[in-house]
Amino acid sequence: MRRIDWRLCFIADSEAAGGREILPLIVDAVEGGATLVQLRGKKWTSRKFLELGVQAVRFLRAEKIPLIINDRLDIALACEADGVHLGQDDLPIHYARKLLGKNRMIGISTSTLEEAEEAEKAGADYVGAGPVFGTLSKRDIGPLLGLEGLRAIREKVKIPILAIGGLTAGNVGEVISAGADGVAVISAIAAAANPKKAAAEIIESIKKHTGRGRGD
Ligand code: TZP
Repeated sequence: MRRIDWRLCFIADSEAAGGREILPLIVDAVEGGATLVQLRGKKWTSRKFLELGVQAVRFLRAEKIPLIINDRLDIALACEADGVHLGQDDLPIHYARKLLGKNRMIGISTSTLEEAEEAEKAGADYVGAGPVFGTLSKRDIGPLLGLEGLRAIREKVKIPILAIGGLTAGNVGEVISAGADGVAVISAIAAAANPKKAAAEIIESIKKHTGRGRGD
């Protein structure tokens, strides 16, 4: 698998976009410095999701930015995305891997150390770990993972970790210092007055804690 820059994953989420078009948001996030994009649309029809996936792949491939599809392995395959992101109630990794093969990524949402270890053991390429902080972008969240929980996962898990939940330019440094390889962000970019500037501020903040920029 090619080398992935995990630092800033923009999750282009249908609901958080609040009526804004998804593709221009993705373009803004990437121009601002997002290094990875996940497309997430709990309410899109299959047709709509596929159309967006095809358009996003077309744009992101030219930018050399990987696209991950949330939950819908069929859409990921159909639009030839770079991977799929699965929750604890979605397809188990073993079956997802059978369908997806080894050349595409599988990411798993985890909210405990046990889930993260399990995901690694089952062959996940990365884990999303959170919610680190409070968030309004996901309903029915359990207890917060917090920085301590994130550190505990970092100590045991070797695959890349994307911290998620309530992350902004103001606090991404804390999760990078706690051992995350990158952050996954919805509202700090999607709901910002200027999404490109918001993404740029987040990546700047991350760079201060890692000392590198995209392509450096
Ligand atoms: N999983 C854990 S928290 C979360 C998801 C999908 C939502 C993150 O959204 P935000 O707006 O970046 O806090």
